[in-house]
Amino acid sequence: MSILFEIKNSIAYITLNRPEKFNAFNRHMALAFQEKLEECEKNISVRCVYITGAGKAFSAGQDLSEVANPNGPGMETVLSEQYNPIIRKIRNLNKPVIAAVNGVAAGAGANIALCCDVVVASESASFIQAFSKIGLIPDSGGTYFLQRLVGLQKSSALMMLGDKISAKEAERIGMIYKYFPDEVFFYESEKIATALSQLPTKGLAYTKQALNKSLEQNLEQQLETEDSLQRKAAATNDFKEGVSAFIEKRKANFKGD
Ligand code: LHQ
Repeated sequence: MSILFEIKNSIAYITLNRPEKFNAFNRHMALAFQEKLEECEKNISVRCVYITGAGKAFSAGQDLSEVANPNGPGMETVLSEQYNPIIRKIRNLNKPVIAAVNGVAAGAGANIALCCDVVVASESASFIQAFSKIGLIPDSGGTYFLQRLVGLQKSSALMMLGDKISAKEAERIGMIYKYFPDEVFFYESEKIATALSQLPTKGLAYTKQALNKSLEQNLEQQLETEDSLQRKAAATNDFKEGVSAFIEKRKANFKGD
């Protein structure tokens, strides 16, 4: 199975699983990944999605042997049917999505990670905008997110030169949230997933919606968006629980509703 899927303690673990190919995406894996993202959206027991890779890599992006195969699925629809739906599904998923980048993330593999809500990496992981080296442009939202994360200058240079950058450097320039030593990477990344899964899920979904909107709106429009989403957040049971727990000086027990 090219995608492994498990739900445990309200966290859905999605593992890209073609380790011998550095978890490069073939069509089958891209479509299976989409299905699992849809399942995460629908299943109310899921309150956080944790994406990682099996083996040494996170993902090396598109499987280039499939591109080179004349009997392969063809490249005309690779973005419209494989990668663009993945990026849309992650950005529109009403739950926090953490990318736990366990090893190299290249091409579409890097940009899928960078569109997630929280991106953490193991110290030995790296990021490569590999596209320029094979004559392509960065896709999977890369030209949208990377510039917003690190600025025009850094993103143009990284995209044009295709430099490999370390997890430590990625953290330094604000491309990712944090990196952790390899030995504690799973423990630390799962701790973040657990924290996210116990927070007010609807409030986090509205936060994500507001952040999505802010990428395309001016301040006046954004204040309106905050107003309408804050009303929704204030109508949740988790808001009531959060305020009660504060007043009663106890730990809140959020149910995600
Ligand atoms: C791979 C791959 C791979 C197949 C490692 N494919 N086997 C959109 C629109 C249309 C078309 C194309 O694509 C896209 C989206 C994209 O993502 S384009 C960008 C595609 N990705 C790349 O160009 C990255 C290619 N890979 C690499 O540059 C290196 O493999 C990296 C830097 C990821 C890792 O380097 P190393 O640590 O030196 O490992 P390696 O190169 O030895 O790879 C390990 C194995 O994985 C190896 O297999 P082998 O049987 O020889 O041990 C590679 O062939 C295989 N592999 N990437 N993308």
